[in-house]
Amino acid sequence: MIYHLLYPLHKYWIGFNVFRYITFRTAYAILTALFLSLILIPSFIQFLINKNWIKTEKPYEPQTHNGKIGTPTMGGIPVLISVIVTVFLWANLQNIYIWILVFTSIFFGFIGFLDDYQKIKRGRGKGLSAKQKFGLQVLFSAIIAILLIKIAGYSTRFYFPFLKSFTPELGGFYYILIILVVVGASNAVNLTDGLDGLAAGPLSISFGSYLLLAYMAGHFKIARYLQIAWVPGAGEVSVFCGALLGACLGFLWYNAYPAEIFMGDVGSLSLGALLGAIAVIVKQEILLLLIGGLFVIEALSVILQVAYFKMTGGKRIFKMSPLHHHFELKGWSEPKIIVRFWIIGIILALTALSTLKLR
Ligand code: 57M
Repeated sequence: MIYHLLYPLHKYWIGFNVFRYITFRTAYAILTALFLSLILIPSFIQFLINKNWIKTEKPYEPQTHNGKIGTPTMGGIPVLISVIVTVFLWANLQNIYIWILVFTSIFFGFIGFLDDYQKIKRGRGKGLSAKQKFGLQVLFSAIIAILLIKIAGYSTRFYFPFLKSFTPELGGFYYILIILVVVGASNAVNLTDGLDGLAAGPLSISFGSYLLLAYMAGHFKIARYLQIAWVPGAGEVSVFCGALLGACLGFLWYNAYPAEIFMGDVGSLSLGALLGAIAVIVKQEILLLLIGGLFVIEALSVILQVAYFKMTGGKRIFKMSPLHHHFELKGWSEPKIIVRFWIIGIILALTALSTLKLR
């Protein structure tokens, strides 16, 4: 809104020209979302406690989690509100990618809310069935794929890191790729969100990384110099990434150990899907495996554990999956696991960004 209201005034005073710059609006998107989440969450915590929308006892959980019973969940709601209000304030609302990301937030936030609400009403962690959740995720990501390819004119050429000129035309297969990336990222973040700040920290690192990648993908000269895909209009996604970064940091202020609030599936599913959708829009899907490497490792630990468990009739690779529970059962303290995972997340993100010049 601010962009549309104030930028046109540059005809009367050159100072308003500043609202044209994505860098300026991204910086203020970070600060606005941070401020909004910091002031919204405390009163939301009180609202959740009054509604009794809190963590209930769950079967088969490390003992250390018993002390968490009663912690309010669904903190993803004020996070999404902060993001969307910030985007409406600072983004160019004529940019189709902004609207596709707003729809992604609402679609996957809706799935997460349904799951969280069911868990609260039924107790003992019984939310939507895996089939219901997966079915809705595939449906909504298919809609996102259609909006991207059919409405936004998104190119279905696939780009690989390091390879300069090998950009195969995937055609209709890109729909499947988009669904895989969005649904995969959504579930990987959901699985990771099992310790205080364990999802919000790496999400902040990931959105910060994609803030830079979106700016570069949308900037013709930079994209050509780095030989990455030039995606006209992708630069505006930096503003959305800034809002996500600010809101996640504001949430982390209260979700840091010992957490006063959990984000809930309404947060983890939507933020994960947004990470996947942003990676698709800026054509850096493979780099997501590195930037979101922590989420990949956590999801892989579950896949390997379940597969091995079934193949061997009950044996386990890890003491418990996802991986963070394995370290809990090894006796690592929760803060130690969290901070070490953050450090790994930062290393992975820096490694990913360093590949941009290795061409
Ligand atoms: C998402 N949810 C947390 C909170 C958060 C197939 C199987 C791998 C599925 C998986 C599963 O159920 N995952 C659900 C993880 C839960 O967090 C809530 O859920 C939201 C995110 N989705 O926002 O609302 C608990 O995590 C703790 N927590 C914190 N701080 C936070 O900031 O301490 C969360 C956020 C919260 C709280 O205790 O209640 C969760 O862990 O359920 N299942 C699992 O992950 C289970 N693993 C498992 O069964 N492993 C098996 C194999 C055979 C699959 C094994 O390894 O033997 C774990 N889930 C539970 N307990 N509940 C095991 C331990």
